[in-house]
Formats: sequence, structure tokens, C-alpha cells
Amino acid sequence: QKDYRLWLQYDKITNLQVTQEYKMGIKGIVSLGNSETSTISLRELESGLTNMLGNKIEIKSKIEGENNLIIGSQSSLSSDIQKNILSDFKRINNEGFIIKSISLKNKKQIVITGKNDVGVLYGVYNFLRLLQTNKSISNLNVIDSPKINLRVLNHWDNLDRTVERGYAGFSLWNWQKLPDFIDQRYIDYARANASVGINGTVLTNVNANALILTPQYLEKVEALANVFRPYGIKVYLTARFSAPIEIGGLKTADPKDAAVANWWKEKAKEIYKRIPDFGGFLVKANSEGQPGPQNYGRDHVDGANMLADAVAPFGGVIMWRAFVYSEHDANDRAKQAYAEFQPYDGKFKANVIVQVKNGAIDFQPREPFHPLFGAMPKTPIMMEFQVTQEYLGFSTHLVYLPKLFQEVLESDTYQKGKGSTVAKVVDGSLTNTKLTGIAGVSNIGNDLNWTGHPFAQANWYGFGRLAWNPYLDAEVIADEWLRCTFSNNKNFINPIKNMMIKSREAVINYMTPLGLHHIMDTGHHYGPGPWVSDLSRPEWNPTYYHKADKNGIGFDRSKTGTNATAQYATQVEKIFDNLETCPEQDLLWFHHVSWDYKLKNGQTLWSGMALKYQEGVNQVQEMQNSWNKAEKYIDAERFKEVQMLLQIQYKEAKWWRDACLLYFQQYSGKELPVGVEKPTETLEYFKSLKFPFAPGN
Ligand code: BDP
Repeated sequence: QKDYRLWLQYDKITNLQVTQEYKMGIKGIVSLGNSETSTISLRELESGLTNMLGNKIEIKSKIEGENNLIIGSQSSLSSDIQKNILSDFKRINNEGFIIKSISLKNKKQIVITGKNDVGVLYGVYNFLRLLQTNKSISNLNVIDSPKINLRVLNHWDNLDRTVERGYAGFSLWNWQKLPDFIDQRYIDYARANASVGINGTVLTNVNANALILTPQYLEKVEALANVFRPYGIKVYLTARFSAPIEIGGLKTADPKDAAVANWWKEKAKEIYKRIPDFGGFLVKANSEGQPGPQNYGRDHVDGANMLADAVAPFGGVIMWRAFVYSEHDANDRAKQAYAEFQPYDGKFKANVIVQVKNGAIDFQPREPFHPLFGAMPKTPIMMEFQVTQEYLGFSTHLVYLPKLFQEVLESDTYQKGKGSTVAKVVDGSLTNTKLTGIAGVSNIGNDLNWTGHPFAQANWYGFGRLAWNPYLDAEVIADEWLRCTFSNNKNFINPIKNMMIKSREAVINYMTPLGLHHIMDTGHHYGPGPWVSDLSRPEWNPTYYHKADKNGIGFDRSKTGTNATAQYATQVEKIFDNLETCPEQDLLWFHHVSWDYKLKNGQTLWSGMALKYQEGVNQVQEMQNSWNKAEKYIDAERFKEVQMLLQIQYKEAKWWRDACLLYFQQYSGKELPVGVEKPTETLEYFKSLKFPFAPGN
């Protein structure tokens, strides 16, 4: 099945000239290492090359003749090879790699190396990608290292195998059959991750279950860690803060209680005995009902530092989430994480990294960057992106997320003057931070194609590529992914790449244009629900976010409103505060404006908004047109799947448009402008739709 193979298709290369070059350039493989990781490198090369070139490549025990691929870590290379690349080793870090054409005793060879075997493995995947994308290999000089240390997936997987916000089936982790049964999928999962440089996986949901920390489960975790280790992937777990009570028999989980701290120390010792390279814990505390230090009158620093002490002797880290919003302060949810965490700057232990979502609310189709980025210069801060599409049409809608990721990473925080981008905060370069990280909430499940939508594979791939290098361009990543996954034919690539690039703006247009946010239906977040206003916590209601009334629409977060803009550096604050300079794409995020407010293109807000909704629908139609023309370039199965999914997306884009416009029209009291299709259903109809079994809830 093609879509199981993700971007590692290794199809036979159809371009004869290209094949010719590769066959001439690769006569044999010499592998110098003997670790499990080196064996993986060799096998990957062997099978990749055999499939792409259509004939077997000789595996040689020593370097004979020319045009060999020599693979091995620095220490395994003979001194005459090392001489050729000595200075390049200074330019890579521990996980980096070098792919280089060298001349050895007057014979041309290609060396793939790194400081250790995992670096070599990354180099091998990179080399294979050069072939998959039909690049020349005649004069290679690729020197690359990851710019971020912790590149992790966060699986929101429960022990019963349901996945919170998962739309691709059940959890990959078959706890019942572990540790004795090793599903081939675990290996293929590790391969896919290693091929893009992901080096960590948090196996369990942030809404944690303490049972994962019992010996019965740790034995299973150990089995997974053993599978992932040779691929350079560390395992992490979520730590339920109340675990000392639930599975430890203690009366309290107070972080200042000596017995509690000791319980965690012993637990860490027990885990590291099984898994010496265990990554550490991810913690959601005092957020959405999860237990935490505040239950005992302590704060996030107390909680995080207590856990940090437990894992520090073993080199572990604590990823402490800043996704908090108070149950008692309904003023402006967007301000709460910053208000709570910023004062803690510099107070966490060295092995704590604070994990911050990309925006201040919650993974919306578009959010301005989170004000905490750059605002805690003495604290390691890591990025949390959501790869699963909780608020972006689940795994039914084609939305290419690297566009979203890139927009956030490129945002300028101005925290150290112009050019202080979020990417520089995340890779540590802005504040010279050594511990750096990026997390992606996984969109992976046990569906045959891993991610539900064939194009959602691109979001996994793209997350990994940006985790490796947050300065990469989303368009370049799309190009790579399409070539590796489908075809190198430019008649296919160009229109389909264009479709991917536009898809993110399309979903914003048909769901939440002009800075609208969180108007999805209750709980499951499937489909529109701007009318919902009866939930127990005010900030769970869409009406709280759009604040539509007869006078206008939008959340005033400027100084005339909640003053959330003041949490940004002054330059940014000014831009957002002022209606003249506030980007229109964030207008209703920061301002409440009248229905007659004049947009930059001269349209009134009402007309402009209605036309945006229509534009979103039109864009999906264009996506369908592009896709229909792709039929002759790819396999029938994936073609058909995507075609059907786009049809659903089109239907649902219209649903979004009609439901939102009918609802907002009650307040604007205005006709739909020319160019916007008339709804065929009533508002009552849309309100009556219920989805008690929507997935992933
Ligand atoms: C929200 C999800 C919820 C998660 C929460 C979190 O709706 O399921 O538990 O974020 O990140 O996006 O903790």
C-alpha cells in the first residue's frame, strides 16, 4: 500500500538521464560502523538504492575502485579520509552530518559521516532524499546540523488507545501486547521520524494517567524505547502530578513534601534503570482540571523544580507546559499564561524547559504569536505546535500546516530589537540558550495511511523538517515532500504545491477570517458553532471570543479593551494596538469594530467578511480543480481518496460559510454582498446539528 510508505516511497526513478548519473556515481557501499544504528543506515541505503535504481548495489567490505559510498562516523574513518573533511567536522554538532564527494588516492568517492552513528543515519536519509528528488550527486558538499535540540512529537494517546484530538484511528501503542509483541509499525514509525530528524517522542497524553508510571507499564515503555533507540529517538512520558497519591500510596503530592520529592526520585531511578536514555517528563499541571502544585498552595516553579531534581542525575529534562488559563479570571484568556509564567523567568532549574503553544489561545487556524516568546530570556522556552488538526477540519480537510508554522516562526517579537524572531527564541540564538526544543502534537494513529488524510502526512513531515531547521521555507518543504511521496513530474508538482500553499489561507477564510477565533462547535470543535454561549466556563463559549453585537464584532484586546497587547514588546504592542497598523488578518483578534468599519480595500467589514467566507469556498473549489488534473500522474488509490476528501472539505467549507454568515447577519442586519452565494438552509437548521460521536473528543 503506497500511502503506508509515507515519503519513503523509493519508487524506481523514471528519468533515464538521472538514473544513469546515479548508477555511474554509486558503484558500491562500504559501511564502516558496526552498531545497530549503522546496520540501519546500511539497510536503508541498500533497499532505497535498489528500489530507486532498479538493481542491487554491491556491499563491499573495503574501499575498492571508485564511486563508492563510504558511510561511518568520524572515528571509524581512516585518516586519509578524515583529512579531506576535518574542517567540516568543526561545523556540525553531535547530530549533524556531512555528505561529501572526495578524492581518495585519485579516485572519486562519496562519504556520508557525522560525529556519531545517528548523525550518519540522518546523512543517509538526506542522501536518499537527494535521489528521491532527482538532485545531482556529482559534486556533493552538504554539511548540516539540527538547530534545535529536542525535536519531539507529543502523542495525546490514552492507555485505552483512544487518542485525544486524534483523527487517524487509534493509538499506535498496543499496550496490551507489549512488551512481547513488537509491531512492525513501531519500527516504521521510528524510520519515518528519523528520516526527518525527529529525536523524541512523548508516548502519552498530557491529560495523564498515573498508571503509565507503574512497573507493569514501564516494562512496555522500555520495549518501545529499545525499538526507537537505534533511530536516535528518546522516549518521554507525561507525569501526572498526583501520581504519588494514585500509585504511590502517599497522602499528598505537595512538591515541598520530602516524601513526595523522594517518591519522584525513586521513580526516576526506577525508570532510568530500565531506560538509561529516558528523555524526561512532559507535564500539564493546574490546567483544565489537571492536578498540580497549586492544589497545595505551591506554584509552577515549585512543581517543575521538584521533578527536575528527580531526573537531573540522569540527564533528564522536564517539559513544563504553560498552557494555563484560570478558572476564576474570565477577563481575557489570551493574557493568562503570560501573566502567570512571565514572572517566573530565571526561577526554573537548568533542566526545565517551558513549553508554550504557538498562540495565546489554542491552536486556532491563525493566532498572533504567543507573547511569552522572547519575554523570558533567562528561561529555556520550547514551541508547541499542533500537527493534528483539532481546529482545522480534522483529518478530513487538506490544510498544509508548515505555512502556519512558518508564519509563527518568522514573527518578530522585537524583544531584542528588530529581527528577534520566534525562530531565534526557539533555537536559542536570541538569548544564547543551550537547552532548546520544539514539540508537535502528533496527528498519527493506526490508520493504514498513518494520518487519516494522505496530505496530513505532509504536516508530520513538515513539522520534522522545521524542527530540524526552523528557517526552512514551507514551499521548499512542500516541494520535497511531493517529490518523495508522489512524483517528480513538474506538471504534477507545480499546481499541487500551489494548492498546498494556498490551503492554509483557504481554511482561515472559510472558518475564521479577519482574526476571528474559537467559534468552532462545543467540545469536539467539529464544524461551526458561533452561537454557543451556554458552557459553564465563559471562555469556552464562542460568543466570548467574537463578541458580535449590533455595534460590531471582535475582541478588544487593545488598550481600550483588555490591554493584552501590552504583553508584547513596545514595537509590537503599537502595531497591534493601532487600527491603522494592525494587520487585517488579526483585526478581530485585537479590536472590536463596527459592521461599517472600512477595510483597506474599501469594503465594509460586513461585506469584506462575507466575501472572505466566499473566497474560502472558492479556494476549495480551485483545490478540487487542481487535484482533478493530477489524476494521470499518480496512483489511482491515493488520487481517489484525496478527491473524496476534497469533496467533503468543499461541502464543509460551505457549511462554515453559511452557518457563520447567517449567524452574524442577525447582528449586522445587512444583506449579503454581491458575489456571496445565498445559503440554502436556515440558521436553525445549522444550530440543530449535533455530533455526539465526533472523533477525538
Ligand atoms: C486543547 C484541547 C484539549 C487538550 C488541551 C491541551 O482541546 O483536548 O487537552 O488543548 O493542550 O487544545 O492541554
